[in-house]
Amino acid sequence: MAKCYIGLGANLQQPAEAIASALAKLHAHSDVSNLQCSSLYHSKPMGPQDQPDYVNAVAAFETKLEPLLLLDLLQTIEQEHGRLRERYWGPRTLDLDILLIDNRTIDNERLKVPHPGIELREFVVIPLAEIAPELDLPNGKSVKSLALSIPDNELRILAPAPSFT
Ligand code: PH2
Ligand code: MG
Ligand code: MG
Repeated sequence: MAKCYIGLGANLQQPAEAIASALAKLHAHSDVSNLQCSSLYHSKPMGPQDQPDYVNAVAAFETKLEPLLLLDLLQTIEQEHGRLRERYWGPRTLDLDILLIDNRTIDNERLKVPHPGIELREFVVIPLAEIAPELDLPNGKSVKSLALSIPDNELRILAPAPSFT
């Protein structure tokens, strides 16, 4: 079993609903257990500014899926939400990014773990610190210290953490 952290983001149509629906699909999946999620956050777009604000969250779960099969699963869920890849860092109906898989480092064409953007993104670091305050990244940095030093970009809580029972 591997413990995985994923980032969820959406900024088109009904973003909070897209995230809730992605979480429900993960929860229902037979290879996903002990799903937890942070609060849902409202965030300013990183990258092109001519796009709507985002809803972001970070979720954690355990899985026996190998990393590329997990990536396939997440991409399938993105597709089920009508995911289109229009432009780099542009608007999306649903984005599911693998952030961490145990303490592993993976670097291949399809997948880089840890996600290279983790430390720079308030909308990842703060929700990650909410659900995993004691976690260290594979490079040794603590999530807590990253959360204290990340520049403020007006991230705010939109809705409480969804619970799964
Ligand atoms: N995702 C992007 C580009 N910009 N901005 C915010 N606030 N949240 C995101 O999830 C996000 C973004 C590309 O994946
Ligand atoms: Mg992304
Ligand atoms: Mg992505």
